[in-house]
Amino acid sequence: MTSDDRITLYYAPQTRATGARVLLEELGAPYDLHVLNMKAGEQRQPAYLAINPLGKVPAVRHRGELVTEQVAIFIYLADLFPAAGLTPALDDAKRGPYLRWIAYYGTTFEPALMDKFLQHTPAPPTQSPYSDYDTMLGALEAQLAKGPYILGDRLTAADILWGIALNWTMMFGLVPKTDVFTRYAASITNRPAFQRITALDVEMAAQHAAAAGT
Ligand SMILES: N[C@@H](CCC(=O)N[C@@H](CS)C(=O)NCC(=O)O)C(=O)O
Repeated sequence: MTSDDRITLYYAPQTRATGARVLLEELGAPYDLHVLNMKAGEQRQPAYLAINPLGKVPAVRHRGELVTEQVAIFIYLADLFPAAGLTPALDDAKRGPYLRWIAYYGTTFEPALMDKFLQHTPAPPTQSPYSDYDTMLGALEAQLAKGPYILGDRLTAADILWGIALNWTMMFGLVPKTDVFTRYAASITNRPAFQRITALDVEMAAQHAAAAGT
């Protein structure tokens, strides 16, 4: 194995990068962390902007290439380790719905969430990428209600993405704590990988705060 074959995850605790790390753990993938202290602003210093000009995590370097954007990272990593069983194969009928719900997260849920969080006046449904907030969330909830996972009986990387996202968005009061969302998020946050990384994140975040003097 050359050093290019190692997966490097650009990381900061308690961010969107946490989900990518949980996924790596669920996949049993070997990886190295490149940790950024966001409390000290390291993500916006030239060294990291040369890697990801947006100054955002997660980002993954593998085989000399960079992958950014959570949804791309989730698809990429789960496909790299098919034996872990977290991705439907290209010829699996569930591949389409799998991609649909992963893309829905990035192109539909997140824009809606940010409008809500920042109290922006939403665009009219015909111009907004997500129709309207309640319709967007209702479609997601209807899908999850079929359960136990987003594709039914089978756990996939899409559930790691959604379970963690719904956990923090419910915590911030952006998504209502309905039975469906609560049960679903718990099915991911009760898993050992999430528990392990969450505990490590608490320690790392405290170290970062101390180092940054915040
Ligand atoms: N479009 C990106 C968004 C990533 C993102 O917003 N990351 C936040 C952490 S949760 C970040 O790196 N913020 C640091 C900053 O902008 O200074 C993705 O989907 O991965």
